[in-house]
Amino acid sequence: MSQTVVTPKTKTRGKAQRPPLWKVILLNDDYTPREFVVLVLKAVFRMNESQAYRVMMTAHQKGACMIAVFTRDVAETKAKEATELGKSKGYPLYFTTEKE
Ligand code: TYC
Repeated sequence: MSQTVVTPKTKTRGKAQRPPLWKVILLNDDYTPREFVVLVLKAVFRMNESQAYRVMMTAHQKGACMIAVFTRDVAETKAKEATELGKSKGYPLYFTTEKE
């Protein structure tokens, strides 16, 4: 009796299917008020008060703090939006992105 081996048409794909992630990083500066940084983190990155305060203080003390990872588009949009909020108040607040 002959047998036909049927190979599945679709292969299960793992890691290669997942989009690369980008980090959003908050940079310290000497002029933006601490409360304003907290406000922006809450508004743009949906953080609560204590999360936002901790991230702000880490950037303040270490020079920078990683906020979160997103797909490239979302990371760039959020970084731009947050940077613009500072700019609209005349602050040099800056958020950057970096491939993970
Ligand atoms: N260093 C600022 C100050 O002392 C506060 C600050 C914290 C600004 C974090 C930016 O990413 C920042 N007013």
